[in-house]
Amino acid sequence: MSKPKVTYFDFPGSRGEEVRLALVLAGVDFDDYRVGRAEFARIKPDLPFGTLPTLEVPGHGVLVQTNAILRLIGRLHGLHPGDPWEGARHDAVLEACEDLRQRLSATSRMSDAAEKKAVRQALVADFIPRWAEGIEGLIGEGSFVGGTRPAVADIKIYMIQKALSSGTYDDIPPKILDRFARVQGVAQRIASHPAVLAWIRRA
Ligand SMILES: N[C@@H](CCC(=O)N[C@@H](CS)C(=O)NCC(=O)O)C(=O)O
Repeated sequence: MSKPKVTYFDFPGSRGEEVRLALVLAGVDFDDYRVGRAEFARIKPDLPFGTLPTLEVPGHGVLVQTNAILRLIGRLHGLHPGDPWEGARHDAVLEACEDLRQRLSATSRMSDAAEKKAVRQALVADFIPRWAEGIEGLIGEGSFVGGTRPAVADIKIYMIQKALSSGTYDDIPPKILDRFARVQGVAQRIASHPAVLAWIRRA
């Protein structure tokens, strides 16, 4: 193996796509390895936390935990601040996005339809607007979290915005983030970044 290998499901979203996009923005060629359910069941016992994505880097073994992977790629390629204080602001975005993702995925695992609806309605009424206000505060006045240049934190915002606006979650209005201009702005700038467009349009 001569290049980094990302292992994830064959799905253009969530944590695995964040790692792929970080490498895409970094301009790093990588092995985009996608597993189906049967293969995942086979490899799961050997994964450090039984989850994907993983990033395997020649000479460094298998790395796990999406935000740790994103920070590593970011630090190596100018997509995460070296300054500890700026880094902490970006880290807050990464962790807040995981907070929301975990809340959303927990609802997807609920088998009781009434409970699922009630929890999602509560997210819509309170958690998601608060989350978006917090993210807007962390973005500040710039085009991206870091001001003028994209960072892995912006990829994280983009991926959550994409998931929510796609209508994936019943009872969560796809327009829920529309009134948050900074979140929208960051998401649109990542979506229209030439490297991201080339990745999405690849053969
Ligand atoms: N904290 C972990 C969570 C990883 C995670 O839950 N990944 C999901 C896919 S996005 C997964 O592997 N799900 C299958 C399973 O848990 O069996 C991370 O950020 O990488």
